[in-house]
Amino acid sequence: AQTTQTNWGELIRAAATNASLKHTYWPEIERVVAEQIRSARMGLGKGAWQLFVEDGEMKMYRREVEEDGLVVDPLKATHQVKGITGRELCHYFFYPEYRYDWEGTLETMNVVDKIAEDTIVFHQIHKRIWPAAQRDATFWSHLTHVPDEENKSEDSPHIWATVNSSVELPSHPPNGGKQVRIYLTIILMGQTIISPAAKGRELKRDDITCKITYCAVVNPGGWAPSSVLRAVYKREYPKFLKRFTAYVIEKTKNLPIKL
Ligand code: 16C
Repeated sequence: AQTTQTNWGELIRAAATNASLKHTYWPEIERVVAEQIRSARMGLGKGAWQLFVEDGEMKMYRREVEEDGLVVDPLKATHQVKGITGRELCHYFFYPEYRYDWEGTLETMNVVDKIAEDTIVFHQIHKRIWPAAQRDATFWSHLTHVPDEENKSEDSPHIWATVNSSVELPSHPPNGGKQVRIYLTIILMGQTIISPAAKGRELKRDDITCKITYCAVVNPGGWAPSSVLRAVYKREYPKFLKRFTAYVIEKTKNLPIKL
């Protein structure tokens, strides 16, 4: 019940840089990010989610949805990883300098506009899957953090999130090249849980667990066989979440903990 009362917009604004707040995209960023955080935190309560991947702590659920004959199945995934924080998780997901290290579907990535330290606009071309046409995407990405409603004490770490959402760019019109434009709305969210045993002493990586929620809706933009689409995401989403979290663990293991 608390979640419905929370003014996410206000919390997101409080975390944002001035450059982001002043940008023409801001009202849309605030609306989409608030909506994504709200639905990521809602758990599996609403909608008929079916479990389609279970691998240790990682669980992936989908809803089968088609729009104009195209598969747009929403995905909701949860995972738990020891040794990293929500802030570290979202840092490596957001900043472009790491993307080629972990993004297995990428052909090219370009930063179209660095609006601010917490908002970047991207153009990405993804690998082609036979027999479908190659896809590309243009989207803004916003990095934010909000207080953790479940752990209200003053020094409890914030929940961090990166939201990616498609945007039209006059410089990169859809279907202008040989790719078909895909449309995406994605959130990666991380909540840091600190073991009570760590109280009163220096925090070690063993004391922290990151509870991860990843939600994605990808519209393929143009024709692709349903069976191919479902087979591709069934393989690619788990591959991504496993590979990406392993990458963040590896990158941070000898660094000071960033809460
Ligand atoms: O969230 C993820 N990555 C972010 C940073 O890149 C960002 C991008 C999301 C784009 C995801 C769609 C890419 C689909 C392109 C085609 C796949 C090629 C596979 C090649 C394999 C060698 O938010 C992590 C994304 C994790 C992967 C998601 C895969 C979802 C597939 C959905 C179907 C897309 C249509 C494909 C048309 C044939």
